[in-house]
Amino acid sequence: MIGQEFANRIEKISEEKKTRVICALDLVRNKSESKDVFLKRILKHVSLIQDSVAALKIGYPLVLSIGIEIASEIKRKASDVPLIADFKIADIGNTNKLITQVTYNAGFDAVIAHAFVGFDSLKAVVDVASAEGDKAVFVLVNMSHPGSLQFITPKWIDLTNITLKVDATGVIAPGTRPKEIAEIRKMLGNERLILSPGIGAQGGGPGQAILNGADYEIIGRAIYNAEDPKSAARKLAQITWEKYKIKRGD
Ligand code: BMP
Repeated sequence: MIGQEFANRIEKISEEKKTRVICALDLVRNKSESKDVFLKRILKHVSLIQDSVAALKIGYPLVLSIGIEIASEIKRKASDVPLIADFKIADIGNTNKLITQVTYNAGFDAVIAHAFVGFDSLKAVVDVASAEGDKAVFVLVNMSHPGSLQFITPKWIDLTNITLKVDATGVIAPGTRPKEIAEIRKMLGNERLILSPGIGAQGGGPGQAILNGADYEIIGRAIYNAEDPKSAARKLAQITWEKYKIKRGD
């Protein structure tokens, strides 16, 4: 499996911090806000939640607001927190390869890619992960929003098969529909990771994805839009950790 080192690292961090939360940092720069002020706001947010998260997920909203250098800025402040790049990579093999190289070079530890583009495109991503020294690759095999039911969800078995074929680190699966996570877990086996978004703002109950087979819950707005992000993150860390312990049989 590609990204075993990442899987071990995130597991160790989550044990230390007692959390199964990955925070989605979908913050955007206000029109009147300078890049410097925005950067300070992001770094302050990271320092508030850092003790309660196993990793951070960064995607288009933040990177388009401030640039891909945000990865190294965050690493300087919070060197222990793995960074997952959510660019939902979905292109021809060569373009996928280039996007993945740039992303890892910027300091990200993991990327998220779509499987619907097919085996060769996804393999191009995994090949870069391997060439870069065992970086991680997560594959979208099902999504949390209602529109997923149109095209993606009906194909989850095929998409999971491709994930297994390229030997990816794990998958993204919908925290809004935990029963579907349980199905994916059955097919995937226990080695690979399942990261589940859709908790809180999209209606998924905290801890439910974990109980149904997910390893980590990806949570954005319920943390960064909370009145007190630090205590929201701690509370979600506690809930996910309790459910994780129940699942583990502690
Ligand atoms: P929030 O908790 O604010 O709904 O954020 C969820 C995050 O997970 C967002 O960054 C979103 O783009 C991402 N995501 C998702 O919600 N559902 C998916 O199926 C896949 C995702 O990457």
